[in-house]
Amino acid sequence: MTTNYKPNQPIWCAGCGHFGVQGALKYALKTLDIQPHETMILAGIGCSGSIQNNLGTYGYHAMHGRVLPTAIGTALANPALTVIASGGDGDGYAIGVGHFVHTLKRNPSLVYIVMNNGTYGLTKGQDSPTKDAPDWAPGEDALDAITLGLSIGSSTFLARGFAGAPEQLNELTIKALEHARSGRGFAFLEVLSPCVTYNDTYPLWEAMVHDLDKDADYDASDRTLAFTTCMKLKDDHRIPTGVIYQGDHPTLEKALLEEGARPIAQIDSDISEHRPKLDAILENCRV
Ligand SMILES: Cc1ncc(C[n+]2csc(CCOP(=O)(O)OP(=O)(O)O)c2C)c(N)n1
Ligand code: SF4
Ligand SMILES: [Mg+2]
Repeated sequence: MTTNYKPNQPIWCAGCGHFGVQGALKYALKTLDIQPHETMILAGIGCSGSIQNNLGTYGYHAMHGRVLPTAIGTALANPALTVIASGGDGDGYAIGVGHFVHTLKRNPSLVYIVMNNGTYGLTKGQDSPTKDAPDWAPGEDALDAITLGLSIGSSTFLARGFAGAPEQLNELTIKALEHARSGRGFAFLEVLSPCVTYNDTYPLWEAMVHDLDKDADYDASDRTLAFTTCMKLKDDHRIPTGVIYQGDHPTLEKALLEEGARPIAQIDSDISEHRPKLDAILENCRV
């Protein structure tokens, strides 16, 4: 089978960071030779969510903020699939933040890519949880998903990329896919992905990013070091990028799926016994 990740026509504004995220994802899937029929991309609601429409893999558009529970169900039902959840900072850190925290706790083997632009792009530029000091609440601190992830002891992969640094983003996307596909657990990749129309942070973030991948003294397996480094950089008004933490912890699928048992997707289901009831329901729905 040939690999075909040819996109439909994206509907994003010219210059939107989400193009960079999609480019890196396509690059990583091709580099690792993961075929479209082996891949499921799920997305939340937002400009970011349309990434799922643009790639020729299996896809699912979840309700706003609900992409992670659906992705976990997919990964448990068919562990042979490469499951990639995606969405915006509004989707993942506002309405969906509870699912995010519990997914970090449970450590299922799937990738989650959050496109952080500090705004709700699709609904025309309201402040998101990552907007520092919004106009209506100047004292409010921005949510930092990486340090939030570090505070949860069962998190296993926390990374941040920048749409303005495509080579690093390609590598981080590959590493996230490898982490989840090797059964090590939840690979969380936040991408600083500016919204050029409502919150153009390209120049600001270009000046603020600090690439930890290039720091020979940094050890991404040391959670305490990761924490102190992130906090120090925050005090200096810098944003850490790179693989910020990678470690090991038992996964959700190990806890839930019986050793050697066939996953749901491989079990032949016989619904003939239920057929009359199903037909009756469908008959009721006919007008
Ligand atoms: C339950 C529900 N509440 C609110 C909305 C309205 N809504 C649609 S997209 C969105 C936020 C989009 O922001 P984000 O997730 O950051 O994605 P972006 O457009 O910035 O990529 C909101 C609040 C919705 N669709 N469903
Ligand atoms: S409104 Fe912003 S987030 Fe949405 S497509 Fe345009 S630049 Fe991208
Ligand atoms: Mg957003």
